[in-house]
Amino acid sequence: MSAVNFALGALAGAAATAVAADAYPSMMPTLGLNRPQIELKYFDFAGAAEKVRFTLLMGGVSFKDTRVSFKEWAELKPTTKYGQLPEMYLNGETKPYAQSGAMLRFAGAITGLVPKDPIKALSVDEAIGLDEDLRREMRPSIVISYDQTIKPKEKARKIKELREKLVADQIPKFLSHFEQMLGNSDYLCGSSPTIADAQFLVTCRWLGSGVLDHIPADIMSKYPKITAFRERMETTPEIAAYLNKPK
Ligand SMILES: N[C@@H](CCC(=O)N[C@@H](CS)C(=O)NCC(=O)O)C(=O)O
Repeated sequence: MSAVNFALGALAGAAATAVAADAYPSMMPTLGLNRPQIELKYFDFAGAAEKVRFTLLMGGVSFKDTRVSFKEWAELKPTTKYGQLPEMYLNGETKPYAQSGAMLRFAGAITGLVPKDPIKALSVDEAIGLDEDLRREMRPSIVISYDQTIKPKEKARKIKELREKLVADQIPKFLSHFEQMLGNSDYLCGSSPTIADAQFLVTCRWLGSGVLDHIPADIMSKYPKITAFRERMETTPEIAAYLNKPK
């Protein structure tokens, strides 16, 4: 097991077993779906699964939030579909579904958090793409922190250099785009939440967590709309209950 495989997913996040209210939108029957039983299997941190968890929580869909320890992972890895998590299981079947982006869209479809209107859905995917671009910019400074071939002093210097550049250039560039996208709306794509908000909330919590050296925890404070957005999302009853659940 390589530490770098966790690097991009090792984001700040609450660990909790979430059981949301059992309220599916009316579109479920039109999709030909009975209420699926969902198990989402991932590590005990936010990482790639948190956007899916947030979406299911916001949509009031119950799911089994299985957390795998690093100790368990060595044994579990060879049994997984692609050697990675998250995996999703539906209706107690043994067949797993992989790829968090696919799970996000599935969760969005069953909760109504992906707009049915293709043009509105286009905007949602645009926001998701922008979030992914921001994360791509962060990647080199995360990956290097797990590189065992670089001497600690040189590594620390390189990480500082990369992160200071991110704080000066790329992060403000992307946050300004998101600030503008929010405009006078409560959410990234209008007056109601979507999967893009679930995904961007994870990024806001990560960047503002203070866990990344040289990225100040108050990096969002210059962006009042993003700050208000984060507050709005985190105080949504289902999300608040999840985030505040004692470990
Ligand atoms: N594209 C995949 C990436 C999944 C992924 O990178 N999973 C990492 C954790 S975030 C993992 O399972 N690492 C453990 C390993 O590779 O051994 C997704 O979005 O689901």
